Amino acid sequence: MGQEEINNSDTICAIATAPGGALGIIRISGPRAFEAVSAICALRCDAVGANTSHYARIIEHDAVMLQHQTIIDETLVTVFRAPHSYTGEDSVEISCHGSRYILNKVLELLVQHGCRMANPGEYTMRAYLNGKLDLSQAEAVADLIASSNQATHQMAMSQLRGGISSKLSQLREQLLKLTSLLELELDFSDHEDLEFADRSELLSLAKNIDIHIARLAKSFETGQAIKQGISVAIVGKTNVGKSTLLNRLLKDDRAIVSDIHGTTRDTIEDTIDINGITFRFIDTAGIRQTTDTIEQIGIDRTYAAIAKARIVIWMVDKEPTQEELDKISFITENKKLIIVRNKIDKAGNTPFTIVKVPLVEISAKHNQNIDQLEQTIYQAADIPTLSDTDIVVTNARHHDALVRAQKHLQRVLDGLHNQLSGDLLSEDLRLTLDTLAEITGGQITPNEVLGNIFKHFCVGK
Ligand SMILES: Nc1nc2c(ncn2[C@@H]2O[C@H](COP(=O)(O)OP(=O)(O)OP(=O)(O)O)[C@@H](O)[C@H]2O)c(=O)[nH]1
Ligand SMILES: [Mg+2]
Repeated sequence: MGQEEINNSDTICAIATAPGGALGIIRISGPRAFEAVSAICALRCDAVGANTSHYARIIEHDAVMLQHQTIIDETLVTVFRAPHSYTGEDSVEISCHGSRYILNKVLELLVQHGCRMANPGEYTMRAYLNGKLDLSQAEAVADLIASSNQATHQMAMSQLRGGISSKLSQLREQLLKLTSLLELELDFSDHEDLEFADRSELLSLAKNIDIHIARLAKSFETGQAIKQGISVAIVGKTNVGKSTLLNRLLKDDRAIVSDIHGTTRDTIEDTIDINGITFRFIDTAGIRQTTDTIEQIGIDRTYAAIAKARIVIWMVDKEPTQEELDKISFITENKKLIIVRNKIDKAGNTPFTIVKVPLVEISAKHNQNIDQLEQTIYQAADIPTLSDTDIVVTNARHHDALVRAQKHLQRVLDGLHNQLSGDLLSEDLRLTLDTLAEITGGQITPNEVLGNIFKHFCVGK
């Protein structure tokens, strides 16, 4: 959606439902919504009560012989009157039968009667522009539609209900208090003894705000992990049963399993949910010395997968070699490591101890202790249990604004430490406020920025 294409005086229409269902909903919004719908069915939208539903036949009139008409569908038409609609404008929703032909025909008729096809996210953008939602809530709508498990749903719902907005308005109040205290200090600047008392109060107030912004910014890590799925690389030497484990976790024959060493050549990824959180498992090529060029490329990819993963499962079988065990230490610091000893159904058992790393003994092939492994993986992810009131930042734009706000606030803190005068600090305070306001949209008006945010939505929302 480019800058010039945003025209809010148009009446827009789109299919709001995914194809293939028994019903299909068409949404119409804008100043001529009632007129356009009334032109294609016998319902006088402007004469019916607000927020009421009505049975109506959609009718196409022959362009030449007007008395010739074709019934396109029998539908339910719901009329929403401004400002009590999703967009804040006059809006209509037509529930048709879910046929592609019917839906496209109805759209075609609406366009003939003055509507235009909506751009992605245009309804939600209008809702924002009409003050029905702030920008972070509008963005939560897209997240809500995309949510695929309990955790992503909960985060989107909390944001939609204004979680981050109310947290930010608390911070805003604190920043305004700081600003007014600074002004007060300026007014009394000739009383030298007063200044020091005020400064310590100012400093503790600023520090407190900083802690809260930092906490929000930090929550983005969790937010990202939950939104994108937590990556778990399954690595180890060849033939230990990595692909068997992947298949077991996915409950699907996703990867080829064989007793030939070096079966897996490329990384294979898929996701499962554990306790409502998505984990992305990556099966990798077994690590061994090889002269095979293709296999070596696969092994290089294994190292790349380790580097990207948050959790690494290092798999050994019943008889791990010392060399294998020594390799464990090369896995870098920031990784959560889990050692999995596979094939416990087989005889033989080389004892080994590994300090401070969870060890889970399983049989991937015979489905032993897989639940226990899943719970160990879940614990390793270290996801804080989210309550309804927890605010988790999931949006990169919000995170970016928080980080920039923190930098401005840091300058305020430095200035307070260095006894800079209030007028020098107030500019950075104002920047902190403005930057935080970007998140809910207070400072954003350019169409370009809005277009960029809403273009990732689906059409019809
Ligand atoms: N007895 C027993 N055999 C297993 C178990 N898990 C896997 N295997 C067997 O071990 C062999 C290797 O399994 P894969 O899953 O292909 O091993 P991999 O680690 O992916 O091997 P590469 O892809 O070559 O690195 C197969 O014959 C599996 O059937 C287990 O728990 N017990
Ligand atoms: Mg394999």
